[in-house]
Amino acid sequence: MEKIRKIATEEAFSIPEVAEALKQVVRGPTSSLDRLLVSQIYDSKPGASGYGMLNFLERLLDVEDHRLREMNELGVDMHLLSLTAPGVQMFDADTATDLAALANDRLADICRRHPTRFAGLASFAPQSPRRAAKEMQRAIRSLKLNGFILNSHTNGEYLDDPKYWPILEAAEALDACLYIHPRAASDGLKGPLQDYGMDTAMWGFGIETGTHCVRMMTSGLFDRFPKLKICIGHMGEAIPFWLWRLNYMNTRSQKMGRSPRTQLTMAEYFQRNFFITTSGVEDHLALDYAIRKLGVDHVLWAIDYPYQPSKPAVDFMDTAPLSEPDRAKLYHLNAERLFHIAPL
Ligand code: 1WB
Ligand code: MN
Repeated sequence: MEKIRKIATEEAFSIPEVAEALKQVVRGPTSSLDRLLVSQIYDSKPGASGYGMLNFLERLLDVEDHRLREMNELGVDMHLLSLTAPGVQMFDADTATDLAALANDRLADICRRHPTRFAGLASFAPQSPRRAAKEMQRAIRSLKLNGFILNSHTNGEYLDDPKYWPILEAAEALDACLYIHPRAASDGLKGPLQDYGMDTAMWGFGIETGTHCVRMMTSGLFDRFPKLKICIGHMGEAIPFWLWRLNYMNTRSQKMGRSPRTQLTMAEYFQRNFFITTSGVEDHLALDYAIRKLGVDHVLWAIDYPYQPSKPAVDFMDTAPLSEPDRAKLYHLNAERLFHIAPL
């Protein structure tokens, strides 16, 4: 079998300055549900239980050493890197703006050193939408990064809020995809998600991010930004499975005057404006469903490094019951097109 290029599209990294700022922010006063995991990842004592046990921080801060060796061992050609959740979204606007620019500079350096091994999604500070739009332009035009990362809500607010239109305008005008990655649920949503470890990847992340996307679709935002491209991980944060009911009930709700009128249906927006990745969902049945629901051009492969192990993610895609042309779409062709990654 000919070797197939493998581009993993939701791969996390960090830089020491952001790691330090996260440690400080969770030592201070914050009601954010992210505090639980952030303090365990960035501020845990040796021997403590919880996320500290998994040594994520060490692997987030490493790109060119252990990570690259593991990529070589497994035949993973490229990581599309993004500053890990919650990104800069827990910081004040000035700190967030500065740290996003710093992270983008470092990311661009890595991509320049290894142009076939790393590509990158740029960060920006939604706390200051106009400065964010400027940084987004710099990230694409000067730094040649490949798209954007946003970690769901910012201070409890979502992208349907018109204050964020400069960000959406910039993404659309630059033809750069915006990856909406999870973080813990906003204060308004967090209530019953705080117990039993439900705050993170087990459940809360998907509820938060799925809700974010449904707000965007039902608000009618995609009539204003019809060419905006959104990517979400985790096999679509459960939206593909909900899509029929979302579509049916939104149509009814529009007729009742409870939802804004939209030019297209929710299913049409999801199938037109959204792309999903397989990050952290290694289930062939879910993959088959997602492909049939969205079309094979809208599904991309991801590992979710370092939060998920790489080998099972590769095995999952190698053994997926797909035609070889479709496997190539998931493994690299869709990523090359969506994120403007040069074909080999
Ligand atoms: C986990 C996953 C934790 C992600 C994270 O903390 C992030 C987890 C920032 O596996 O619990 C992620 O990026 O998918
Ligand atoms: Mn992730």
